[in-house]
Amino acid sequence: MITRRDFFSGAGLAVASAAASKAALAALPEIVSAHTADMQAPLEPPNGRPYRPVATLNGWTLPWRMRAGIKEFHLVAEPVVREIAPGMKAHLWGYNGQSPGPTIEVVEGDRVRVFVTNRLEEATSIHWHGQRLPNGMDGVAGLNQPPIKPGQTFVYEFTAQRAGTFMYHPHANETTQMAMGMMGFWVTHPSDPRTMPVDRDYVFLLNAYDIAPGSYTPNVSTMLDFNLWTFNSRAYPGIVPMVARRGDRVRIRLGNLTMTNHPVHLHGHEFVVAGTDGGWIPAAARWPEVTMDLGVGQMRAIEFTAAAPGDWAFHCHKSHHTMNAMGHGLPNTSGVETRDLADQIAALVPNYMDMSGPGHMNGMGAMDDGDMTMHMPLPENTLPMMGGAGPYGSIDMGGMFTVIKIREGLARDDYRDPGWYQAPKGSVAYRWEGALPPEPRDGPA
Ligand SMILES: [Cu+2]
Repeated sequence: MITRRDFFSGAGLAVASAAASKAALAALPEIVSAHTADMQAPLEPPNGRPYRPVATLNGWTLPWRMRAGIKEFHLVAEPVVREIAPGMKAHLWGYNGQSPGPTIEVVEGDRVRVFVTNRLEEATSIHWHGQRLPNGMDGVAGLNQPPIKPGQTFVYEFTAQRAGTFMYHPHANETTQMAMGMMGFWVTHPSDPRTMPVDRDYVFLLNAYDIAPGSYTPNVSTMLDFNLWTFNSRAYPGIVPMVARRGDRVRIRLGNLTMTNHPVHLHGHEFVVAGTDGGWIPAAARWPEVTMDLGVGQMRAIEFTAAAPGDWAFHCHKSHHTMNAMGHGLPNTSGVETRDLADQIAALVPNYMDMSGPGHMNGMGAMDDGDMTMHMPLPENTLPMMGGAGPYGSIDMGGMFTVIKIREGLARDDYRDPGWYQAPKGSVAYRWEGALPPEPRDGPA
């Protein structure tokens, strides 16, 4: 993780050198790019009206410049290399060096001007999902504006009228462009920073890719059977934990730009659904959940009090969405004696490993020895189906999974990974040492 000092010293970011004519660039805000998937510290607003900034999971907030009272941002649509998790990189399209693009944060009532430069080899546009704005600023290419052709820069300008949770994405060839990773988060903070304060405000998008093992570019014609289910274009164990001090009020804002719904589940705590794409929900109308289904194209803000110290799982509850690069449509060989078949396949396929049957490693978690190193070789540029290293062994999870780490006494702005939870003695599930129950019967069931 990068500290705020590093953030402002530019450790994670790079400002494009003004190799091009200074005069030509004079009217445009400088281009700020990120060259890492590490999470950057929340960006305290250096000017404009005050607010408590959000923390973008494995992401960052785009700096702006104030010009005659208008907040000016510069987004660059371009090819990027995104590390999905250590061991795998994807060739995606994104904004300002990464996918997703940087989070944009403004304040209710702000006049906002966004310059969008297209460095792709095809036309694009940006739609500002959920915003109240003039029709000509809504970004549907062909309907509201001409497409932004390669090399062109367009200007969007509107007033952020409503506080809330938003996202941006192309509305030109969007099936391809969103499958390639073009999307970003937008937060409009309330004009009064005392409104609904929280201690930690995390934001991220849910996205999905179909990248065959050994390749780098997503298959953009895939409709449902994706093999990488990601939070902000990162798959577990590449997703940073969400850290909170015990007693903190925590908000998590999520947007779903995949092709299916995601029932997002928090362990050990109840949360309330506090906001939707349409705005904040009045306190009396918020409802409690431990799993919230996030539909396609929807955004939700959930809130809870970090009451219990520990390492609490937070994940999509579709079990295939907490797996990396897996095949589907396979027969179930659990309980089948496959040794003879395995020998025949091994004669044809070098390094083939049978994963079922007695005498073999059972379960896919056994494929990972706990440090991302497989017992069998992986193809180039892919991830094990599951397998983060945990304090008690391999964690049989991948994809849309991360950990909320709640600790006593953290500093207010400390987002660093505190390591694994040290459970008090006597508070962890333990092995029974007494007499075991009788075997139910001899032989296989
Ligand atoms: Cu899911």
